[in-house]
Amino acid sequence: MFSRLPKNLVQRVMGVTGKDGAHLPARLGPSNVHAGRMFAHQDSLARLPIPPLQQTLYKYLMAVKPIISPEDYEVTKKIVDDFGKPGGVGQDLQMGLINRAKKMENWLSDWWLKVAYLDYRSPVIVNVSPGVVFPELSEFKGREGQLKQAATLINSVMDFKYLIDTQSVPVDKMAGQPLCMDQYYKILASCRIPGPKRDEVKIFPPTLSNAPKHIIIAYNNQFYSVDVLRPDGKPYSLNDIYAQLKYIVMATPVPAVPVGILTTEHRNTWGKIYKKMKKDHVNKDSFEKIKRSLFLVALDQDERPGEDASDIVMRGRQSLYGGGSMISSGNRWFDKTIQFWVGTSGCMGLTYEHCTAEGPPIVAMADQSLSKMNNLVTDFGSDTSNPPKPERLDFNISPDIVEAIEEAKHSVDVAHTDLQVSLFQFKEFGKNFPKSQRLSPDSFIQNALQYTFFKLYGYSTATYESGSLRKYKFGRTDTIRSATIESDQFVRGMCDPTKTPSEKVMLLRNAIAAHKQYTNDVINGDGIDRHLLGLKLIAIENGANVPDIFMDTAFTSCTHFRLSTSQVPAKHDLTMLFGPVVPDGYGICYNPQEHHFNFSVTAYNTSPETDSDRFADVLQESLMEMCHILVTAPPAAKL
Ligand code: COA
Ligand code: HC5
Repeated sequence: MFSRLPKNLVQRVMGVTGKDGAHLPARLGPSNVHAGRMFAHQDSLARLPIPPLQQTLYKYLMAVKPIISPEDYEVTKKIVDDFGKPGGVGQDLQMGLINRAKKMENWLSDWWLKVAYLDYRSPVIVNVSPGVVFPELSEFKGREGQLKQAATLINSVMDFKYLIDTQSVPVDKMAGQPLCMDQYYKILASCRIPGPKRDEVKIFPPTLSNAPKHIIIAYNNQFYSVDVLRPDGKPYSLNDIYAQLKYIVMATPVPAVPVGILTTEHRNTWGKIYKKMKKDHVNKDSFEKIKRSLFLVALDQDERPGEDASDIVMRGRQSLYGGGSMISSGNRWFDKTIQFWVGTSGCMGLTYEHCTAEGPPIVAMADQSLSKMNNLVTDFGSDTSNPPKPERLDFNISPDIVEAIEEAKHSVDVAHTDLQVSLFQFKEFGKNFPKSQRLSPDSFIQNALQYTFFKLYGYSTATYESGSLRKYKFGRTDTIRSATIESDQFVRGMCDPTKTPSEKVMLLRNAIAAHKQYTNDVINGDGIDRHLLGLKLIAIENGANVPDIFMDTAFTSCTHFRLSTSQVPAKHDLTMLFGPVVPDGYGICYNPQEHHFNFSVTAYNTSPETDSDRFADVLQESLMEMCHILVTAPPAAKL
């Protein structure tokens, strides 16, 4: 049944040996699925290329030009020329990288997992794990509504798991080309494990003979293991799941000690505590259950006196970090890849730990769940197969752990106070408008972000946009550097009263074309950031000095991304958010729909430089101004 499953990958990345023969629930009829097609292209996906060294160095100079001074540029140019010259250190490193690529299916993916995620020591909340706010489903209100909503959600995620297990998820495509589907195998039954110096990730694939059959329910800070698959591999009914959830709520009248809040800690801190706690077998067993579970669903109490639970910012905060220690940050296990939360107000969302996958597979799961929930089943029937009672997960907590929990609560609340969150829907137009102008909507939005930043600060800044490398086997992302020479000319032109509307339109179209070109380069493996990272890492691996090009202030400036941005399209009206990556930066995520855009902007209050509400306001003005000049400017005179 799993003959097409990329076992070598499962074994290599997961560190576990998969066995065929797991029982699959026969719930969707064969007409609904295309069994086996998910990996039809997997073996023919191209390998991630290594761009020519001179090409990357040239593009690097072009990328730093708009964001550093002309004097600094001259210094950098000399350093870059030295690095790339015949016999220069760059040539050796390039050879090293080419040799590495010959031996591996993807020369970057293992490095990337470590450098971007497992070695990164800041807390996963805000810094790493994105949040997703779901549209409100007003049918599900109050405790009963919450439990029905959660049961339906669980049921529909299990449908998605079935698609994954039967390799039936429709193949994702970009510009008609199939993308690597490997990440879908890593989002369920996976968990990040903290370490005192470096984290690990564990994945329990459906091919294991003892593949997980349970999920975790969090309620009142207490975790329960709930079986969602019967011993024969078939799913428990909606009615069974609903009954399990009711049992949990009844059995947990008062909040438990919020052990889960420890997962919000700095990774070294949590890693040390975890190691210590694991010595106790009760703790170890509970950790094990959480680690192996398919996913987690947190039943939150989101209605509070004097507050509007449906307020989008509140839901954003709840999705990103649980909303604070007084709200739901203790009702979470942030190491778990997928954590949904369901409130009593009809609101819901999810947080996901990023190391195993990019946004699109998570959003595909969310989209599927919402489609099912929109076809609401209110009568859950009386069908029951008497599932085992939910198993309460206990922890033995020594006084120093109690202290650590108090410290973690404090840190979360500091993070809460420090984070400014602005979420809004731009309703004036959506993708339809740029398309009608024969412009790429994504490049249009990215240039609106450039224009906004320039209006606020008077210069262009290093900008990160996620560009997919999933055209390549096991590909993750590279950086689309949206601050280009052309975008800089555009934003300056827009602010120049001597420029005519037609000239501004020309600059805008030029900037959009440059962004689209950069995007195409990135998705075709000709980006510069991952290549430069590879050259740096190969130098480090060889025990060589870190080359000057990486010690130069221009490198620091161009990797200090004051704008960290990402487009994550979804079928439903989801709003996604993440934190800034530098103290004086903005985190900006958007979900473009045909007639509107959902945006999030985050910033830190501790930075006197940034203000997410102000950025959000100016961004809306920028979009309108750009639309206005495109619609009203007379066509430029032909030369
Ligand atoms: N004229 C008319 N229509 C155009 C156009 C033009 N010049 N250029 C693009 N369009 C259309 C496209 O055909 C597409 O149509 P659709 O809505 O029917 O699908 C739509 O506009 C969107 O295209 P565009 O805005 O150019 O963006 P994209 O879909 O090519 O996406 C990226 C661009 C960078 C977001 C994408 O390449 C990518 O890498 N995505 C992954 C990002 C990611 O992984 N994020 C999460 C990280 S965790
Ligand atoms: C559900 C929204 C997910 C968006 C997450 C995202 O874009 O993550 C980026 C991953 C990458 O490798 O580019 C990182 N970023 C948040 C810093 C942009």
